Amino acid sequence: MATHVNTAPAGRTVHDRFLRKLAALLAVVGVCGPALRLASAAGVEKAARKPNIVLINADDLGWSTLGCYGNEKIRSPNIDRLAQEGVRLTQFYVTWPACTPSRASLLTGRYPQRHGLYDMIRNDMVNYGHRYTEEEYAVSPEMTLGMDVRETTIAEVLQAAGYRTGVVGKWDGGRARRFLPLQRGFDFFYGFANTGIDYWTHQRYGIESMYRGNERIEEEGYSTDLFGREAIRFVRESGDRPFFLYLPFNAPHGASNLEKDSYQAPPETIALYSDLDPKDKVTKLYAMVTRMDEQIGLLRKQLEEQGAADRTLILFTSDNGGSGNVYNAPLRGQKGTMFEGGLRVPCIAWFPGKLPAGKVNDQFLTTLELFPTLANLAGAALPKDVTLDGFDLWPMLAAGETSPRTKMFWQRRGDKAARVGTLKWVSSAKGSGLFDLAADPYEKRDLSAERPADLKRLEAEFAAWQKEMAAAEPRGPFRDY
Ligand SMILES: [Ca+2]
Repeated sequence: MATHVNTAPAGRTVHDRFLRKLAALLAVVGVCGPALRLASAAGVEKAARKPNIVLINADDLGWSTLGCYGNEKIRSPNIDRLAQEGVRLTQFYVTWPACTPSRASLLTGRYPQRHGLYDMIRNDMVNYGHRYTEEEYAVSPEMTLGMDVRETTIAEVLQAAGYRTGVVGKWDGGRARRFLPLQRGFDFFYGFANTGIDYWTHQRYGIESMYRGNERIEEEGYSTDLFGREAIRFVRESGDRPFFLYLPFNAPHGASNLEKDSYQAPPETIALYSDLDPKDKVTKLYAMVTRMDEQIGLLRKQLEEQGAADRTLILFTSDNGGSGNVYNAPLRGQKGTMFEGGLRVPCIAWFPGKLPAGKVNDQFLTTLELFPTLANLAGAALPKDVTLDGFDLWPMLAAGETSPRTKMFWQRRGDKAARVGTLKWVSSAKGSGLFDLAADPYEKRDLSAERPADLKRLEAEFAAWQKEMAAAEPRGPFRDY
């Protein structure tokens, strides 16, 4: 009998059915042979062991920031190594150009307009330097709103399939107790629930923000290191049980404090960049990424030491583009915009023996695909009566099949965008136009005047999508349901 589960989704269902039948047969045989039953049951358990899943989500990590995406100045050896030994995607998109809605799509497999979190859970007054009192903070949207409790998270699906589930880092799904991870399908939570903290104090504009489980805690340390430590703890404590670790680092997002310079990295990591200006914020951001990269290296080491590396999928991505075009160039735009720099992010999939090594995959794919992919990989049933907006992308990664995705739509307040095939339409306060990404990946040449029929077609596609979203069951917290 094979000692590894065939994780290709097409083969897995049949394989699982075979194992169940075999287990049933062995149980009958075992009535007259206890020793045989014990030995065989152990064999079945080993063969049926489900793959572990580690989903790492960096924060505001732009398209061109990592070494494996062409940046020659940054040090990201551990992430680069995952790419060298796995699949690196080049046309992978998020659903929204900033944190909260994008992250909720990762967890639900649904467009923001469908899951209801289609804007940030925060009060923008902090952007104007307003310092909240504890009383004001307690009633601000950040404290009281969250992802609709009727949504089904991927953690709930995996938990029901026997997985131990943990989230370490930036939850960003609501801070009230009913929205916290332990109430949303996770067995383990260490991190913060709002959308950003100070890396050293773990406060958000002066308010303590770190949690363990449902309780707020205070402790010393650089948050990226703490998240690495807790990720390793979760993996170690999972032992032989299959686990799902969602690891949303807050790096390299700027710190949420009232300091002028919000890029916080440990001095010894900044010192690694001896050829760059240590005071430059780009240098500091690189150091923040390097520190995260080091923690990813330590996590990998832990997986290897406990013999779990060959049955673990590591997915690495980012929730939106970098905060400044320098982190996304040559793509146009940045975080918050509808151009590629806001929406197209790095994505690496690593699973030695199950996924090819050193592949670059140019397929049109999105974070909406991750929910069904992870559920299938775990042999978990998809939730009934839930409309998912993506599909299982495993055949694209494992066998290089053509992505069935031909369309994707985005809306952020008044800004709109659609990609249909290689055509991209943008209508936004920061620029508009029709672009052919195949010939013009950097969205420099507006074809609106030359190709009016295509413009009209994409506008109509967007309008149809918008209509579908408006007709979906209303979800909170922004719509009145
Ligand atoms: Ca972000």
